[in-house]
Amino acid sequence: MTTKANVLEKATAFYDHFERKGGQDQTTHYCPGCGHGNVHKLIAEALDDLGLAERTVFVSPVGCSVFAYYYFDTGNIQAAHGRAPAVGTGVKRTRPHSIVISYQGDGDLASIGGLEIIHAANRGENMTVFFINNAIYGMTGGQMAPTSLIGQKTSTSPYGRTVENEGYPIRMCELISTLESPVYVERCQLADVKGIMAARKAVRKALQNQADGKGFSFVELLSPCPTGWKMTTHDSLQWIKDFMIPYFPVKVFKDESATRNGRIREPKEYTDEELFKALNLGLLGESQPRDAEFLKNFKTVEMKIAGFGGQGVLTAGAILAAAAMQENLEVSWIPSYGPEKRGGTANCSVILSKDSIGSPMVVSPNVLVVMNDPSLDTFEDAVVSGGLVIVNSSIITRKLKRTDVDVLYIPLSDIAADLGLNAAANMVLLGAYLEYTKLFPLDHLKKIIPYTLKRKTLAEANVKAAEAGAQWMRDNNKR
Ligand SMILES: Cc1ncc(C[n+]2csc(CCOP(=O)(O)OP(=O)(O)O)c2C)c(N)n1
Ligand code: SF4
Repeated sequence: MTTKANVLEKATAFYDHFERKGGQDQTTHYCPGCGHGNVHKLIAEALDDLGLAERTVFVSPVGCSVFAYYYFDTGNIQAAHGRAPAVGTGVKRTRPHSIVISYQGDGDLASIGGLEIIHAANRGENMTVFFINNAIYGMTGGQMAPTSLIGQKTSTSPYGRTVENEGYPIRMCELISTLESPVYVERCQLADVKGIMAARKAVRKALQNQADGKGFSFVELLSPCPTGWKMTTHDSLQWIKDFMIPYFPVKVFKDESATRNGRIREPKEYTDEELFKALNLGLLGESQPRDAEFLKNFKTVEMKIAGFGGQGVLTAGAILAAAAMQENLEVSWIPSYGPEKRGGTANCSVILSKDSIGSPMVVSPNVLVVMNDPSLDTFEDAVVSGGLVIVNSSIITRKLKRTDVDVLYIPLSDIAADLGLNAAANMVLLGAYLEYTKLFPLDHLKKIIPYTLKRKTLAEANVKAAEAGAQWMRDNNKR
């Protein structure tokens, strides 16, 4: 008689080798006895068995599981601390048929990301959250987490957590299950085989719910951290049973999986017409498609325009972006201003590109416009070598320290004032900039200006200011 061997194989949702710095590609980076490894295994096996790995996007958090992307042969994104549910929301909304896993520790989910998770749950995002509650910040060396127990000694509660000083440990399942939207909320434990088998079921249900379009599923796993707790593996498992489970009851808090109708929310596709109408751009049909030659030579503009509130730096950026959009360029514009209501500092980042723009932030501009002294002081060093700096010499009296950039000193405010348009230095700037760079004809900008100003009566004056800027450039910058 022959008996069939029971061969246990690594789930195919794991990579064959976990290639990372320092070798050891057969093992994980987790400490011996850590619960993360168990949960990874439960997830990978579930993805295999449910046939979901190919369309899964695993969002790793900040914490010990920051490197989850070394292990899962799925789509992977590493989110900023606490932001996995927001990143997951973005993925899910744009790729509704993907399976999004937000995998988070208790520091990540219940502390810095406390509101992210509540709102993702409240919106009923069709995603699955695995919440690894090990009652401590493991990665950073054992600081107190929102879930650390009363009396628990951590590096930031060396005498033990007290209610008076740190409040009660937060029970996330209890909080989240008060919300209407979540479909399934369960807490499991990883302290013994029975608990792990229950967790296995919960992991599967939470993923299946998502595949069926049933909404937000949340599985908390009470998980050992022998290193952070300074215990043996054996004692850690006992500690979960003796101390964690009494405070964090292991149970199903909410389960509407059987009664909810599944629904995959497809993103709404807007026609250009609808978009332009909704954004009040009013420009449809007036775009100026640029020829292949222009696009071939076009170098991405990463511009920072900075000054004080009231100088129109944000408006200048928005108008330039709107005009460039009409040239069929990809554009982004993002404002940044201080807390002051009026007169504080303000700047905006503008990107003009022939390709899709990844991030709208401009950290190292290749064009910097500075309208006042503090802006020059703040951003001068950030400009890339060989970049262009435009200085409003009506206000800024000093010269640039940098010698590796091109600089134009233009009396923007004076030119505007000479026209009786004190507030239009920003338009003078745009006119001068277009004349200098020949990015596109001034006439195109002039067409846009009336659309972009709230007070249409000012359109003519602003057009004049732009013309004056261009004229100044022709008169003063004979290249
Ligand atoms: C914005 C930000 N703040 C703080 C940190 C430092 N930091 C890294 S991991 C971590 C806590 C992680 O704890 P937890 O979420 O419980 O995960 P664990 O390591 O226990 O799995 C902190 C505070 C960071 N990386 N980013
Ligand atoms: S510190 Fe804790 S959570 Fe981090 S890998 Fe080690 S045991 Fe796991």
